[in-house]
Amino acid sequence: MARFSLVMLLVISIFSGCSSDQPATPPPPPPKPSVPFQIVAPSSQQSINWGDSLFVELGWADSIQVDSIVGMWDSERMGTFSSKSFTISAAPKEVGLHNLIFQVHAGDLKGTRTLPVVILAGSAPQEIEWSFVAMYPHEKGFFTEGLVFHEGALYEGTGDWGESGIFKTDLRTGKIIKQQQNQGKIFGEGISIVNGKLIQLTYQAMEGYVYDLKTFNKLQSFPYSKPTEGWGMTFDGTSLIFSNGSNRLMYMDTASYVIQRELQIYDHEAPVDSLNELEYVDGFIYANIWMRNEIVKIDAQTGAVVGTMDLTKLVPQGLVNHPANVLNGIAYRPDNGHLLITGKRWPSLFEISIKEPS
Ligand SMILES: [Ca+2]
Repeated sequence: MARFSLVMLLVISIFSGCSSDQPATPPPPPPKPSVPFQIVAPSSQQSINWGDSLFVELGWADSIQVDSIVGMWDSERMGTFSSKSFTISAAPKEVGLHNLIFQVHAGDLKGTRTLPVVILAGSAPQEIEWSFVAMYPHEKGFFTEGLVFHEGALYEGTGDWGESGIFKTDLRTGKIIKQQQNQGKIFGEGISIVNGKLIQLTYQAMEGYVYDLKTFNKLQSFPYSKPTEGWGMTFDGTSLIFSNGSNRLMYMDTASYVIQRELQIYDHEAPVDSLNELEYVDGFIYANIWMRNEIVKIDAQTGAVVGTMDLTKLVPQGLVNHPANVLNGIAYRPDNGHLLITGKRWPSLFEISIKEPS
């Protein structure tokens, strides 16, 4: 027992000796005092139209000698200011919810304040005039979710449970040339064609599929890189762009299928929600608004809605105000510049010509 006690004593003394030899962890340095100030104007969540002048007023104690003020939209520097009040141009690269950030420098001290503001489109969308060109038969069983015209053929992605698939059809006759049905509990959504492959989104399965365009054989599945539904899709020549029923468009890499950024869509008054089937044409994205006979034209650089088209005249008889079988399907014909338009379970598909505002 005496020996055990001696051993224990040695062990304790060794450990206590070790701990006493350890350099003490230095206490954290006191936080560097920051410059106290507040943003008096604008107010939080204030909405302003893109390009308008925005009055800014900052407040700080008279005893503080401020050297400079740096203003930023999110991480992008907008300019340097020297007084408590000034005006800036509400012109970040894109419309939508942004962080307006000011850094106040006084000596070697700095203070930072962040204010969320909403940048709306700079002007109201223009009414886009269009004219009827032709009507073609459309398989009325197709619950249209994706529509693409590629090298003379029409490609369509269909949805609804148990009825989803991808189809290649003859535009003039509506006849199915090739098809691939989705297996299991899959609700198909938007489609795009990229480099000999057809990509198909799913509504809630959180995955997409890649098919060989010629054979329709499935080449791979990919998981969505963030939790979201999939709705409409298009391809701008660089990225896949898809909607999810909100006012945001996801930009997805064509090799990794990783979602790399989001574009917020606003008109001059509010966010534009329920974006559905999409079609990219020359710097603009045409988007069906779910449950409305309206297609909006979005500036793909800024996210601003610049035009709107009322297509009520195309809605087939019997489907006016239908709760499900709504307008949804836009495909661009690069050979003549026309748009092909259809809807869910519509018996017809229409070719229209749009008149660009002068
Ligand atoms: Ca389309």
